[in-house]
Formats: sequence, C-alpha cells, structure tokens
Amino acid sequence: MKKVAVINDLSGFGKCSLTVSLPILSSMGLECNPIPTAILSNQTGYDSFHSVDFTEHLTPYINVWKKQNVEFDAILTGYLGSEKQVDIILDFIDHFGKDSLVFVDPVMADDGVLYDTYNETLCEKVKILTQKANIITPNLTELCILCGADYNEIIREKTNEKICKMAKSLLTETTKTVIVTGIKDGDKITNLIAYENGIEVVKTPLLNGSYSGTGDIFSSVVCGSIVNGKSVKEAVNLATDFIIKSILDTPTELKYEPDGVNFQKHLRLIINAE
Ligand code: PXL
Repeated sequence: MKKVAVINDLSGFGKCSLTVSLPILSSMGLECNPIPTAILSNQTGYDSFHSVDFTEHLTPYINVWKKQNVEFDAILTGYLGSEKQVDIILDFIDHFGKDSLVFVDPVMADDGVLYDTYNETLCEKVKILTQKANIITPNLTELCILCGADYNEIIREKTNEKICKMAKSLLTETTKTVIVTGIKDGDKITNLIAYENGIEVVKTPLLNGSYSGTGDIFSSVVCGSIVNGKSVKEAVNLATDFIIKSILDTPTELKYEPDGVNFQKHLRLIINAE
C-alpha cells in the first residue's frame, strides 16, 4: 500500500489537519502515517484553545521510523508548532524524501492576517521548508509572505498577471508546481496552478463564509490524487468539487465556521478502491 507521511497537528475540534488527512487519505486507498506537530483541544480559530507542543518528541518518534527503514510515496506538511520543528522536518525530508513527492502547504496566514501561533521568524522557516518541496499550496496571503509582497496592495490591484508572476517566481528545479488557492474573484474563486511551462486555472463558485480546515482538505485530496496518478489539474478539480459539496452540507450562520465542514458523507466522491 502506498504511504503518505503527514506532518500536521491533531486538533480535537475544527475538522482540520490530521483529523481530515486521516479519513481522506484512507478513503483514497492510501496509508496515512501521522507525525503530530502539536495536540490541541481545538484549532486556534475558536475563542480559546489549549495546545501542547510536540517538538521534543519528534526526533525520537522519527528515529524509530528511521530504524524501521520505512519509505513514503509522499510527505505532506501543514500547520507547524515551532521553528525547531522545521529543522526536524527538513532532516526528515533529507532522509525520507529522495524518491517521494514532497508536498508543503505553507500554513501561516489567511485574509492578510497571521494565525495566532505564527510570527515572522516561523514564517521565514516555513519559506525555507517550501524550497525543499516539489509542490506548494499557498493561499494569496501566504503567497505574498513567500514573495515578500504587500498583501493589501495585491488585493487592491488583484491582477491575475501579478499573481501569476509571483507564483512563477517560486518555481525552481525542485519546486515544479505552485498552486495558489482561494483567490476571490467576483462571484468565483480561482485556484491558479503555475508550472514552468504555463498556468492552469480552476474556477469554482464563491460560497459565503469561511470554514476551518478547507485548506487541509484541499492539500490532502490533491496530494492523495497525485500519488494515485492523477494530473495536478484533475487533482485540484476533485478537491474543489469535494470541498464545495461539503460546504453546501454545512449549515452555518457564522462568517467564520470554526467547526469546519461536513465532509464525511462526501468521502464516497474520492474513494479509490483499486
Ligand atoms: O487549517 C489550518 C489550521 C490547522 N491547525 C490549526 C489551526 C489552523 C488554522 O487556524 O489553528 C491548529
């Protein structure tokens, strides 16, 4: 069975990070091997949360995997609890990542605002991590942080040309694909895929509100689909379709829904039973 090592937090509530990667990758016929970066009562977007940083356990945890000579088809990273974790993950990628897809979701911020537990130094470290990745999935705020651009200026102008240019500037020998997610564009959301040889765009309808965990659902479905042999565009189409159906199944009156989306009934859409 193909294996995906997923480095992300475990949040008791919020339907995000490992609590979505585990069911999603399993439904896709893949083994999800978690490395928890932190354990939280709930994700940080609720009024309060209790978080236990897992950094001190990561090296001994990974050392056991090294002794067991396991191999992974992909490594997927998400929310990170500390700067030291990035060094540990860089070492993990050096050890396990030679023949695997390295997929980094540079979780740092959204709508121009850093997440509560992120600061500038951690963002610098996340940037170093993205340079080791074959594929990265920043949202527009994260793209601006990675490129040193002013988010408010980009939002004001919001020319796709500028966004394409920024995405392309992150392409390297290692990073072959940059997917900029969730660019609001009138009544649509654009996901922009930048490769060396061009750009592809996947548009979806803009639904009201914002929901915890949709970024993690997106990276899990896209990563799993690519491991299962789909093209990046097919993978993005599947992920956005799955997320839209899940959002439509999530009644909420809130502008921001910390409980996340009801994706469970829609897992059949992504099942790979081969
Ligand atoms: O989905 C992003 C995310 C993941 N994990 C934790 C978070 C957030 C966003 O707020 O707080 C703990």
